[in-house]
Amino acid sequence: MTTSEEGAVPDFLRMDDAIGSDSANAGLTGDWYGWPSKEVNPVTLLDDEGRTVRIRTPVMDLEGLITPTHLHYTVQHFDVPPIIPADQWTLTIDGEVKNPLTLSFDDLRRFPGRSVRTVMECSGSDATFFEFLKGEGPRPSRTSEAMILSASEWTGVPLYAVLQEAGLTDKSLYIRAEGWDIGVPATAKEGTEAFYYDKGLPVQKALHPDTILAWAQNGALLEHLHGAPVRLLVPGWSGNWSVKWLRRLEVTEEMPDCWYHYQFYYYADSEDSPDKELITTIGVKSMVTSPNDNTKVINSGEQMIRGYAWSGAGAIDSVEVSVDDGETWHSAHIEQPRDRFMWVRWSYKWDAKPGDYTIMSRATDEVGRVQSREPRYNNMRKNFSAIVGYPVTVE
Ligand SMILES: Nc1nc2c(c(=O)[nH]1)N[C@H]1C(S)=C(S)[C@@H](COP(=O)(O)O)O[C@H]1N2
Ligand SMILES: [Mo]
Repeated sequence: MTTSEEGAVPDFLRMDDAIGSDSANAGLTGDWYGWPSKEVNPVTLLDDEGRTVRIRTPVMDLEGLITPTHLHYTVQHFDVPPIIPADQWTLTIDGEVKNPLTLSFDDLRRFPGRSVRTVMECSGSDATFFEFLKGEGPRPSRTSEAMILSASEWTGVPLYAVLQEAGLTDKSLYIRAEGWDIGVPATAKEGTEAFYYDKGLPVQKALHPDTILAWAQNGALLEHLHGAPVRLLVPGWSGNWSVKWLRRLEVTEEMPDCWYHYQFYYYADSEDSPDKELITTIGVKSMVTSPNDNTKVINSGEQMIRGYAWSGAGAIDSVEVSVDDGETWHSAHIEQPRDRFMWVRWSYKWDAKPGDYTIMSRATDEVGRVQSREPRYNNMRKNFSAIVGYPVTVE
């Protein structure tokens, strides 16, 4: 029996009638429930040649902890660089090291491996909530504005193992990681010369065993848009530290002057502030995924409120839920497993009575940071992690 033949599929198993075209599952395709073509489709942007270069993640439509690779968001500042086949790729490790190295893909894979499950969040995630909470913008919808927030299992080798091979000295304080993509940022001052995307990682974070050079994501070799053949992965820190399409690790004594340090990913009141602070660790954050902006009205009775919580600084200790706009809080159940850098799923069973409610969640991490209602405002609108309420009506 072939599934494509008309009539071979019993009516009750057909998808067509069951799925409305404007539902959250509008991207589902195929004749059978459970058939591999069943898909949630991401929001994508194409380049001039029709290739997908940006992917946004439909977080509200997903289940479980791992974002399927084709739905994992992508961000890069310059044009996507040409593909470098793994067997032509090399990584140079030089600068303040005892033995400069050039490693091939095969060389790298001879180091002891490591897999790390981590949430990855772009600094620009949820930025429109800054204006909304100031009363200066419309209420953003986390449903229609698919997110730059995802989670994956990454496999590679700890960066420290490679640095150890190159031999660090007491002057090895920063690791400048450089990618293969080159350009001039759109907001750079006149006369800025093209440069390879780079970030200067402090050695303490570089030596953390979960900071890895990754060649695989979710069980498969890296895809080009995620930085193939090898990328840096810096769990717990804002996505921009995880340099894709890695070509060089330059070890330095001074903090390198990378353009994306103090001209883009920083906290300050203004661009000429004398006290700019580099953005590193992501906040403590949670959000409600169900109900969400697709569900304005829900039925009375027992309802599950669900969501995710994560923190760049430590595991999540607790999540609380409020249905009365933050007046009273109830502790939510946190699902296992609780991986250090991964988000956790949480749920709260609510006995919903008719009325109007504002539902929100609040996370606390193991280092005692509590998610706040007041965002940390900054002129680049980076790293939004505040509490956001969802209005719902119970009938
Ligand atoms: N080489 C390179 N690496 C990069 C970037 C870039 O522009 N070039 N963007 C960074 C930013 S801002 C983010 S949020 C993450 C996104 O990684 P992903 O596309 O695999 O999700 O990559 C980071 N690594
Ligand atoms: Mo980012």
